[in-house]
Amino acid sequence: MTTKLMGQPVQRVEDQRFLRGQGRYTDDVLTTPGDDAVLHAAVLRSPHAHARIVDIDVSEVLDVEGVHAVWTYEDLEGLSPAMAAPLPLLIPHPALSHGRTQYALAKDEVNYVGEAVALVVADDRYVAEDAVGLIRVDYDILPAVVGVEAAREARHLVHDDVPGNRGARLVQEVGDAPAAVAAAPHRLELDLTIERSACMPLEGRGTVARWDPDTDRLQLWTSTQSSTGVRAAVAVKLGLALGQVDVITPDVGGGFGVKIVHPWPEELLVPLAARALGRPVKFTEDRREHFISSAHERGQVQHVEVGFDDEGRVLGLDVEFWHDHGAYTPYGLIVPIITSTQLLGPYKPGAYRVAFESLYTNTVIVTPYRGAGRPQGCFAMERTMDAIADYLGKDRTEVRAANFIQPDEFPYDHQMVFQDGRPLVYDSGDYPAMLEKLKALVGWDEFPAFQAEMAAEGRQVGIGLGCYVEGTGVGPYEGAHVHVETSGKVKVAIGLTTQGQGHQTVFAQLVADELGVKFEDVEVVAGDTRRMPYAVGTFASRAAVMSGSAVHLAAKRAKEKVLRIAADALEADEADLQIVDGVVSVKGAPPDAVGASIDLGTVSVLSNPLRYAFDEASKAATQFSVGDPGKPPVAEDDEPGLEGKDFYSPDRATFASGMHAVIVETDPQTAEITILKYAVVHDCGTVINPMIVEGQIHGGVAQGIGGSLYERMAYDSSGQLLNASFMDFLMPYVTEVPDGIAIDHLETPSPLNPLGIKGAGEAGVIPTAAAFAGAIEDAERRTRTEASITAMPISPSELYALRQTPRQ
Ligand code: MCN
Repeated sequence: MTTKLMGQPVQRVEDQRFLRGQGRYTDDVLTTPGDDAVLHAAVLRSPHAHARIVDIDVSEVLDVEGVHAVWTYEDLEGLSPAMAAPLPLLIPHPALSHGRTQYALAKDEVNYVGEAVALVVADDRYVAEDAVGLIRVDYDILPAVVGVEAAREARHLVHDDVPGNRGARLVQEVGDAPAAVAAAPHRLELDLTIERSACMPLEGRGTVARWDPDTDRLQLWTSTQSSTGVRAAVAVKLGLALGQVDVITPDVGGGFGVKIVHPWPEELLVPLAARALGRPVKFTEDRREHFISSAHERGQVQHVEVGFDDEGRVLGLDVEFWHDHGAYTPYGLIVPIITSTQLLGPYKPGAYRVAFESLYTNTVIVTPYRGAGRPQGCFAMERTMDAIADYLGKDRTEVRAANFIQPDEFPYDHQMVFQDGRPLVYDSGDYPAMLEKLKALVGWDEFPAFQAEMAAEGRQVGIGLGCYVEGTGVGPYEGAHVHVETSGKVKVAIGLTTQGQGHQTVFAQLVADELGVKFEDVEVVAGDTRRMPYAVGTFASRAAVMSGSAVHLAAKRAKEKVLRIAADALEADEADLQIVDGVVSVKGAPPDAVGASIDLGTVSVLSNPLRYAFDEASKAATQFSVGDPGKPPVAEDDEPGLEGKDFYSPDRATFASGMHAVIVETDPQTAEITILKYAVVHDCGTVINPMIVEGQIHGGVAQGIGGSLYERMAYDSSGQLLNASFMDFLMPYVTEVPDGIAIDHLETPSPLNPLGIKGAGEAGVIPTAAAFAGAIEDAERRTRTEASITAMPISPSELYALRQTPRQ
């Protein structure tokens, strides 16, 4: 008997393959040597953060044996006119008064170290790299603008025509926050900084293209979070119809935001080269390139003014922040808009004003990185809550609870516009219950006794927490196609791509439940435009909500058709049928009753008027058609084939939430920071697979630990990235992540989608820095009226230096 798989910790079907080294990534595509073997591309990148290109001399390269092409910007127009224009600006916004995107190859200036300047295509990567070294570029070096402060000072400009280096300024207001702050019984101000970091998937970017001159079609394999997005960009830029481009996304070794469709210059240059040269072409990014020529995020400086009453209730919250978006704005204002609309978390201040400036610097561009603007906003809000509590001498959880939106206030309308342009309305949640669960899970009330006990032994321990709300499952749509094959197995195609989230498992769970088939009989294919040409992509924790709903609806359609055909075949009423383990039967009939059941494979055979039978004796396939020639073998109005297809498009986003607490120990001598306990309570609505959700939270917390204690982009003042390798960029390994992250779930189903799901993929990373700052501060007993830890990440040496500063 099939049991419901929704909510079960079903083992991931993907893992056997991955663990045995059988994953097939973009670089594994087209590896066979031969006459038409794949050519390899290498890119010449700018060594300067800011310079004018005076001259490029490629003459030496052309003589190198094995080189097939060398291109600079000047060559692009001749290869495809649209390539002469800058790359697309993906999410324009009216406030983005000075949006700029880069060219696939730099036109007459470079604006960050790593910007693509020329492309070489050669027999192999070695020859291509050597040839890149022979290109001579004459640069006129200009002063570089690095960091928010330099951008605001604007002594130098990144783009001559962008005054003040300011790409945008946006103010959103609910009520009169400055007046509410001024009139409040108590006021505090905080300055808070989060440094730049980056996604760092283990597989970098990669693209392979093959042009078929017989059919005029392009086949592109690329490591992306949106195969349909890449297809659209490539079609436009190469002057092709959408239908001429197939994008296939093989296994993707992590994305975390950096592989959301840009498109990357290489994703255009590689297919362009494949078409021009009539040979397949491949580009695989190396780690140094990933550091200097993909994307970063997080860099933000924030100023908070808050007014509150004796209970700690926020009467006015006035926030101003400065976002470092790097040299170009391919994603418009998406990251700072997310900060500004998600900063409020589970709270309802009396009045709220948020203003931000998005600034140009001569550094790598920004793409949304897991959490996307929310860790910064959460840091601002949660540090503010801590500061209020300390000022009033109250428990840090008490002040938060005093500000929560209450369970009976949903749907809660913040009277603001969300990042997707829709109203910012929270659909469901229960923040007081969540806080109680967290306190129990981490042992909040018992902690003071433990802290005193430790102090008696000369040890410093501290506890901190962070709360957040996250808009997930944004539209506009996602689709699914469910096909019951004549074998009885079910093939499911979803349009978005998968980077390790376990989609093949969770969507198979949903189909097995809805269609009544065995889990192992369902196979899910993702990210192949040949199978599902219309889709959006995997980002913003949207797959479970969007594709999950679409898969559920498509399976429902397939099931309806199964029942129509089976009812006809069994001469029974549809309402009397059930599907269990892939067999349709009349409810209540004895299992062996003749004519009372039919398996899904046979139903699939019946769904197609044109059938073949295999004759064992003659070993031949015979075509035959069953039934009355005038009557379709499937029900009236039905198309042949046993398929269900549907799209899901929600009214607005659904709001997941979570609360984290961490206990740390800081060494009195060395200032080393050790994690003693990490606890998470999480609400992603109805959970499809708790094991996968917990895995997602673990991964997010690991990245959050990186952003709290280790990772930063160390630029010098000339715009050189000094730590562009894993030797110097400290990513937490398994040794830095605590073993048993304690997790508890709270399920407040979303009323906005059929299964009540909310997203979970970014949850772990959002409140981590806020929780660590509070915990370290508590361990150091530096609690005071204004938060003493104001910048993240914090290293032992920075904590040591902080100890030397006088307490207020
Ligand atoms: N899930 C569930 N029940 C829910 C919600 C989610 O079982 N109520 C499951 C989903 O079915 C899915 C996983 O949890 O298998 C994450 O779901 P979701 O929140 O919908 O997020 P997405 O699948 O859209 O993944 C995107 C999200 C983002 S935005 C980043 S960044 C990120 C992340 O996922 N990048 C990742 N997790 C990652 N995990 C890996 N291994 N690699 C990445 O690059």
